[in-house]
Amino acid sequence: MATEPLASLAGALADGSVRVVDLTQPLSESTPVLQLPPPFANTPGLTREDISRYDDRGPAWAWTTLTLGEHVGTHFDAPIHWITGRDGEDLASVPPERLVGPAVVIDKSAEAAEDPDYVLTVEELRAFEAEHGPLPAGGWLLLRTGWDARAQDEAAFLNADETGPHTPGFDVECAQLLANSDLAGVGVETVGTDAGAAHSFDPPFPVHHFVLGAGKYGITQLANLAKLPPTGALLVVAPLKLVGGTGSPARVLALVP
Ligand code: 23J
Ligand code: MN
Repeated sequence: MATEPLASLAGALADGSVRVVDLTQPLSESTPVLQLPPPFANTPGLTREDISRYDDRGPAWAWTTLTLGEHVGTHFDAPIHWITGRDGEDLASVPPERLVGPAVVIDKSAEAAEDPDYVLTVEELRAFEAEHGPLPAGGWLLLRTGWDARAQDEAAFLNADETGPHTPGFDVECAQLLANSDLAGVGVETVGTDAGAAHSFDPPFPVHHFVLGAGKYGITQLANLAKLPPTGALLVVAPLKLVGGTGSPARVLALVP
């Protein structure tokens, strides 16, 4: 057995030449949640209730009961989240190998600052590949938009007006290209993998439609993408192994040289 690669990784972690970057937003009662328009049902955010707190219900221990939707905060979308992926994997069926892989980061924060409805196009993705190489097989495309800076302010993060939410994402053709790629999945800084205006796209919510329909995954509400290089990071994504789960809050870590 070749132990050398992991020994050198352990050494690199110890001497700081490889760093662990936490791409996870803090999860709390104030974490922003998606707001769908009527007539659709919405997800609850996080609430908690003490079971005991070093008191007569449990003198030496504190613990709580969580109430939260599966799709709250930095979270993972499983294929069965969407009707196009309904015969695909639930969370418990996701092979662990699919949760560790290379990440590429495409930075469109300037474009999204200029236009909150900015969507990545196939042409822009091809330009990124021409510069940085093909999308990594079994890996992740992470879209940096600067939206993580808004993640503690629900109004700014959701950025909705009378015409609906305005947040960046991918256009329909780009969503199709990602679905047909060898990626494991797609990650974003916004509340969902689809753009805010994607309810009006054809098909609606094309990233969910095509990417989950192709058996791939989504991750949302990522932080710290600015700390990653365009290529070369290794992503570790850890959602719950929830039987029948459509999604789950996840810890998302990147190993960065
Ligand atoms: C349900 C309906 C639409 C969307 C979503 C969920 C999400 O963004 C999600 O968290 O998967 S856009
Ligand atoms: Mn989701």
